[in-house]
Order: sequence, then C-alpha cells, then structure tokens
Amino acid sequence: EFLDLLDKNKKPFDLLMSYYRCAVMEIETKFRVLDQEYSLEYDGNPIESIKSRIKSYDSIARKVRRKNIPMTIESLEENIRDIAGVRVVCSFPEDIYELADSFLRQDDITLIEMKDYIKNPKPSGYRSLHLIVQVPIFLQKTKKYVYVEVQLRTIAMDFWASLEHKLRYKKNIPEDEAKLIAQELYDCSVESAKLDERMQKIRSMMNKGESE
Ligand code: 0O2
Repeated sequence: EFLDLLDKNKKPFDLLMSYYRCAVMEIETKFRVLDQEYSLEYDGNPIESIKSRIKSYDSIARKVRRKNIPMTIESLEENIRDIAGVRVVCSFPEDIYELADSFLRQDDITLIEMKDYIKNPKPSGYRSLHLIVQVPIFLQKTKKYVYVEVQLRTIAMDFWASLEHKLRYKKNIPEDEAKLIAQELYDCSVESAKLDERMQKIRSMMNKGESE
C-alpha cells in the first residue's frame, strides 16, 4: 500500500523529505550556536555530540500502518512528527534543561509538545527529554513550517538507549531470557541516573571551588 503511495507520489515524497533535511540543518545550527555561546561562560562545551536522522522509509511505513494514518503526503506531514530527528547529547542533566530553555525561547521555534522522560522515565527505563517543535524553513518562494523531534540526553542515557534499542530488534531471544535482559536494563537505567546525578554534583562542587 505504502509502495503504491510512493509510486504515485515519488516527487512530492522526495520534496517532503528534502524539507525535513533543511529543518534538521536549521535546528542543528541553533544548537551549535548555543554550544559556542555557553562554552564562553562555562569550562568546556555543554554539547558532547549532535546526531541527526531522517526517519527511514521502512520506519515511516511501519508507523503509518501502526497508527492507521491515511496514505497521503499531507497526512504524513501532519501526523508523523518525528520524521526529522535531532539528538543532542550532553554530559550533564542540568545542561539539557538549560539548552532546552534557550532553544525554546527563540522566537521562530514553536513548542508543540514536551515529553520529559528524565523526570518521568518510561517503564523500560528510557530517559531523555523530547521536544516536538515546528521550525520555519525559507524556500525560494515560500516559508514552510516543519515538525522536528529533538531528543536531549546525557552520554549515559544515550549509551543505555542504544543498547536497549538493540534488544528491541533482536527477535530470536527466548522469552524468559528477554525478560531477564529487560530487568537488567531497567536496573542499569536506575544506576546510570544515579551516576548522572553524582557526576553533576562533582561538577558543581568543582565550579563552586573555582569561584571562591
Ligand atoms: P527510532 O528508530 O529512534 O526512529 P509516537 O509513536 O512517536 O507517536 P511515542 O511512542 O510516545 O509516540 O513517542 P516517544 O516514545 O515519545 O518517542 C519515540 C522515540 O523515542 C523512539 O523513536 C526512540 O528514538 C525513543 N524511545 C522512546 N522510548 C524508547 C525506549 O524505551 N527505548 C529506546 N531505546 N528508545 C526509546 P522510534 O520511532 O521508536 O524509533
């Protein structure tokens, strides 16, 4: 079905994907600029890395099926809000909230939804701050507002999520073993949250010491 849609609409689909690529560039630049500015105030840059992705064709197709969304370009554009994804990885949880605040204060950014899985982790143990935003992109003749999902996490959260993500795609693990791994992952998530907090405390003690 989805292939049918693409056959008929290859051009509009490609065009839509190119808008997402532009939106990702805009958002990445905004975070790089903030990183530059913050690095003058603090010791070092708050952002460890930025990874962006455009959702793969297969993954979009799966989501369309799962959510029972009409097979049109317009409906993709309106209903799938994480086709463009920007992941910002920081060392410390505090920096995540500072960066998110500064980013959301920018007047061309519209916050659509914020999901704070750091304060309220998912049952799996997943932690990250998710922002669904709209950003304008300026084209030759028009201005278009595009949805982007920004995920902000610490290095520890990112490490955990990438390991847990692997488990999701492993289909041949016996059920009881998978349960054990899931439990172990959950425990690790709790431990890594504690580590994030402790590392942050160390940093504030060091910063305090410096300013005295
Ligand atoms: P991928 O491969 O990263 O693109 P939605 O289904 O998006 O309408 P939902 O499910 O509430 O609504 O969205 P959520 O959970 O806020 O965000 C989904 C994305 O967050 C996922 O994207 C993952 O990147 C990440 N994520 C959420 N929960 C987990 C988790 O338990 N473990 C890991 N490793 N990542 C998680 P996709 O599209 O699922 O996958």
